[in-house]
Amino acid sequence: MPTKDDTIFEPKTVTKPRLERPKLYKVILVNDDYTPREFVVMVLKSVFRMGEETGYRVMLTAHRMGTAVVVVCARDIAETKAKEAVDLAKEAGYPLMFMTEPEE
Ligand code: TYC
Repeated sequence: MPTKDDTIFEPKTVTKPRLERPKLYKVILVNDDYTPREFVVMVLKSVFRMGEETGYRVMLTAHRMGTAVVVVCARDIAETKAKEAVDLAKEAGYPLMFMTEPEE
């Protein structure tokens, strides 16, 4: 039999451990027939901080395969960077496209 001093404290609520991480998003470069290769590389260098070689390789992958993954990051960063890149292209009069999509 519990006495006065054997009080057992139990938590009122049981909190479920939250193990899910926020989803990551891919920024995808899309090929087109009009944007000059050098312009694509310039955008990859200025918006995504790529070096010349990496920028050229990513541009060539999109040119050959149709698309190329540029970066995987948090959703708001992916969307901001994709918009910045598309805006640069629009200003220059090119149809260059960047898309974002959640990683599987
Ligand atoms: N295909 C373009 C050309 O031949 C170059 C290009 C590459 C454009 C990649 C877009 O995502 C792109 N001028």
